[in-house]
Amino acid sequence: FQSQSEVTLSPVHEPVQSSPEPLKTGVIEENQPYPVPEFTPIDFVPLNGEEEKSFDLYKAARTVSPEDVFVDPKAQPWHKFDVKSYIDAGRIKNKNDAYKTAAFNQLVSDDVPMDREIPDTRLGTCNSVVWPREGLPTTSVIITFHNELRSTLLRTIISVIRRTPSNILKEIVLVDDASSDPNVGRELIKINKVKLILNRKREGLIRARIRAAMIATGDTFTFLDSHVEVNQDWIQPLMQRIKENPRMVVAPIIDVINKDNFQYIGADAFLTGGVSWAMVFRWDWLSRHEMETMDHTVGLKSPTIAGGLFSVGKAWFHELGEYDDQMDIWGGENIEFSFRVWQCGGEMEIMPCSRVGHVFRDDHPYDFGKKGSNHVFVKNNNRFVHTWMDEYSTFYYGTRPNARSILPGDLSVRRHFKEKLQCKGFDWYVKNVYSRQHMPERDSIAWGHAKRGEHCLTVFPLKNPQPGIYGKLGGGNCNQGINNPSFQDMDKQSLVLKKDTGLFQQPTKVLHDGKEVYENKCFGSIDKPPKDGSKIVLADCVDENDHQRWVYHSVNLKLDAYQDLCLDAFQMGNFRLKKCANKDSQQFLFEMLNI
Ligand code: LR7
Ligand code: MN
Repeated sequence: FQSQSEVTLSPVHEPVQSSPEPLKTGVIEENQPYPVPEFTPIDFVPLNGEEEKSFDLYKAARTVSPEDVFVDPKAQPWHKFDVKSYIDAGRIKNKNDAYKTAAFNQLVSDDVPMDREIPDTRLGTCNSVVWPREGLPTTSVIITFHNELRSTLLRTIISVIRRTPSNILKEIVLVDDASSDPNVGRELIKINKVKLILNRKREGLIRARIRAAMIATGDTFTFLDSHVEVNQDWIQPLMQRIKENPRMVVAPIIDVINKDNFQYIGADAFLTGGVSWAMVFRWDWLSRHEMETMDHTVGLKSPTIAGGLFSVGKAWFHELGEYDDQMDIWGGENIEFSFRVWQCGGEMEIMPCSRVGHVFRDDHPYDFGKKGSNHVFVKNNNRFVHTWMDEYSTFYYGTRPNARSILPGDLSVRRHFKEKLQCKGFDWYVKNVYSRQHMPERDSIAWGHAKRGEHCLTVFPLKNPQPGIYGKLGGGNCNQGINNPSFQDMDKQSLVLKKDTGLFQQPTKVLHDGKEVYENKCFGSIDKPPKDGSKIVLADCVDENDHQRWVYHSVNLKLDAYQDLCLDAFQMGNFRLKKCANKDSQQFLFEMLNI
């Protein structure tokens, strides 16, 4: 037990809270002393009180007391684990509580076998390739959880043990993030290779993962959510890619486990990770050409990752500074990590031959603290927007004007890593990594889609086409605006209002010498001069443009030279100029404002 003291990196900063049933001290495996994490504090000279506090938090988040780590020297192979007692201890009596703990169907989950077979969802030549089991890096699978169902958690662990070659699977590090029943995690150390860190106080998944990384010993770390099932040969493509390039961060394709009936469904393979200007993760479709030429056995460059399921080299993860320990509970760390990896000299790929199913749900079944979930997401996002996005933060705040009211807090530790690794700027990232992203125009007042009630301003074709006129303006169901992955093809709703010229425009596909190109066309009154009742059409922009020059007055769109005429949602597919009045049909809200 002498080795215990070496585990504590520095004094534990937080008092250990007493729980009603005090848990025993962690057990150290005989013959295998508890590993001392390779932790070198960053070279950091605090300048003021805030920075000093940040550095203390940085250290505290990376300090794991041996009292909080549990392993069982008498652990057994998984098939000796008493599954029935483990699951029965958590069964619900009342059917109405099926979704209460986890927001997915516990009644079904508890009866789905822990070692069930799932369909092999890989495409292309993935299942005819012989994936080598030797000569690959080892991995520590890291799973953090807060009030996870016993059955989904155990199925995750058993699927990992069954479908990962044992020479690659170094260990499974669980982090119980202060779940209300500590036995859910505690009982699992009876299974070989499972270690448990107990968070005595809720840290959120981001700090929970940092803690796991401090004690994990594999050559690589593989993070998983606590409700997944890994598929056939899932780990080899990931490990092989990291072996080829130690700065590569790799993710599987994330299949879907239905939250109601637990069916396992293959997900689309033709997607890469993206992000909206609101900094919400999204999937972007590949182009038709990319789909047709795709080789599933090769990594697919991905600007971002979903966050829950990925592998990264241990050394690279530490060199990068793990995660931002001042991000709470949930959200944003995946986008932050993606920007950091790319901007600081790494790469990210999805390996389509690696498949892992995840139970998707609609809500978070857990608590976000007194300020609520929105405050937590926005603060987490603001932290990385300020660290990584440079002047592109305008686009974020344009989409999320309210985000300005929440301060990101001290960022000195994160900026330290940015300097130390000599990371590139966001401009480089958007041009070289995420060229698929749509760029709002900078010299504009407003852009994106414009909403009128439930509907969005939309261009419709004319019944009788006229030369130089490309459509009329009306209202239609909203697509996702700027955040739509295939924005270029669905541009019937993407609008720009120019700052100086007052032109209200849309990029429109036109034929030029037989080639399709985008040109800005202008909205204006069909009548010259405009009058009450004039139709609004999309036409070539002209110099004599009294009928095309607009101003945006609070929520009204008016013609600059005719201040008593306002755009009016006259009929659904047929907007007109009408006398300005304080009514709903004249109020338009843009997706982004340049404020
Ligand atoms: O306080 C908490 N402590 C935790 O340990 C809250 C959550 N958690 C655990 C939780 O038990 C789960 O295992 O953290 C994991 C993720 O939380 P979920 O499953 O409630 O959320 P999610 O599936 O929406 O999470 C996605 O986004 C998160 C943003 O912070 C993380 O990056 C998750 O890892 C990520 N999950 C995936 O990417 C899975 C695929 C989803 C897609 C696309
Ligand atoms: Mn999840």
